[in-house]
Amino acid sequence: MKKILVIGSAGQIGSELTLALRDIYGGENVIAGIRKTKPSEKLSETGPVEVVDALDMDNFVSVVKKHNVDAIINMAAILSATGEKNPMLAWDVNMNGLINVLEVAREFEMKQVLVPSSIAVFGPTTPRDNTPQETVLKPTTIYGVTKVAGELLGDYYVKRYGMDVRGLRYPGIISNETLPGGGTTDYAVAIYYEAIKNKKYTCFVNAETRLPMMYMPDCLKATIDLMQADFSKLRHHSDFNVGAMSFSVAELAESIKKHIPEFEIKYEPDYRQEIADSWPNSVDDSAARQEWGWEPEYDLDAMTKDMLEVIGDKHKKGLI
Ligand code: AKB
Repeated sequence: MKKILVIGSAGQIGSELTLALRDIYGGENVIAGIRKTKPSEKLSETGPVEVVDALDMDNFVSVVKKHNVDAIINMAAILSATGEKNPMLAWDVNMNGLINVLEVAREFEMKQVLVPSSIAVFGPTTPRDNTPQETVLKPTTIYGVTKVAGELLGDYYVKRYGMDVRGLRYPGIISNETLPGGGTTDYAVAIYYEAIKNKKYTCFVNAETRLPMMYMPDCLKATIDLMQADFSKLRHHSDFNVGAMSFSVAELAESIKKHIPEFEIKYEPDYRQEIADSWPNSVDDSAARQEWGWEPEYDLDAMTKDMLEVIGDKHKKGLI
């Protein structure tokens, strides 16, 4: 792989993944694709940045040609909560964007495409605990519908065109560099910022809500490990379950209270409760472990310690 284009480089995962890939492959070999958001200094100082809209083929193809791109990571997506507010937008960005990525990759004979999926592929009729790799995929959000279709499309391009397409079902991702936007699992990030800034948080899902989650260092590791895995050893391609930890909001609040005893949490569930209730408590990721050696590092308390240190430091410096 020589030239990787990361579409959605200003987003929660894209921003950190682009920098991690630049450390491995060299800054000039990883092109940050952004849309409207101004790139961070870190992003613009460490390698090329291009405005890329996967829905605008002329623009997309011109960037691919300009940089001789031979691998694409498509991190651009409308997430679950925003998707329910605007289903057509979610369909357009998540499906039309994806098919354009796959078609451009096919036309330019790219070496690899990474198309992220999500625990949102599951729905209320899926087994909730230790959700199997192969199971019922009947999501009730438009985001989930696009992610199921995305997995199927990815696998179709592998079978039909012999392309190298890979993807993981990300759980809720918790990080301290770029805020997530429009997801149901965003509470698990916001709670840390509010704990540091105001010592209290009002959560939009109830105390018992339990979801699979992952800290950003593990998310980067999972993504890069899958990208670097030997393709011939993969039995699955676009749909790997990846687990790391699973906790309720009450357990998350307790973990924070170990460091900030005066922290208070209130619950005011809104429409996102139903979305969270339709997703698994935990996932079985044995296929990822067997096929490419997936192993997470962070548990809840290790993540909380790190999150509070980093965000606390930013707060002291007046950055948040
Ligand atoms: C969301 O909450 O929509 C995302 C996801 C789990 O894919 N974070």
